Amino acid sequence: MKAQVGLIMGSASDWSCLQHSASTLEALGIAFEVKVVSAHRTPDLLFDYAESAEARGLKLIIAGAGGAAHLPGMCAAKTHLPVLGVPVQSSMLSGVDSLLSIVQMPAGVPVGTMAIGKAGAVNAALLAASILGHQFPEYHAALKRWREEQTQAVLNNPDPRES
Ligand code: RP5
Repeated sequence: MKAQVGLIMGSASDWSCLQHSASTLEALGIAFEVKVVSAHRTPDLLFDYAESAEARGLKLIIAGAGGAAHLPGMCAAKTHLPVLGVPVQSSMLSGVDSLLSIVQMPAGVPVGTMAIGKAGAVNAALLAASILGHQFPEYHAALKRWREEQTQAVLNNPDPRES
């Protein structure tokens, strides 16, 4: 199936975080592609990727990066697709640097900024399903199922000593 979501990250070292976007997209049945694209180390590749994304059929981009995390913002500057930014937890500043680099975009170039780390990576995939659900009813149904299962899992395990 043709990729609908582009999952990009600034370094292969970001995969331990962004794999949670990948597994959630998989669980929702959303076709996606994965690529390391660095705003700083491969800027020309980033421009190329973002500029060609829409024509290649992508509907949304999830971009994760850590530290001076310019990838989501620069990606958003070069495409009109929705861009969801995932701040990767950095070793020096625990991801606060990543979060602030991604969230504080100037008016005119929006990036949907998620939480730091795994929660943000999972939620980026769920939000992608929610955004694309208007165009693809199967994603809307998959998201509904995912949320119902989550609710049921909590209701089924009320006593934390047993989990
Ligand atoms: C950022 O620098 C990447 O997104 C990564 O989180 C961080 C460190 O990259 P590596 O030095 O581990 O490749 O561009």
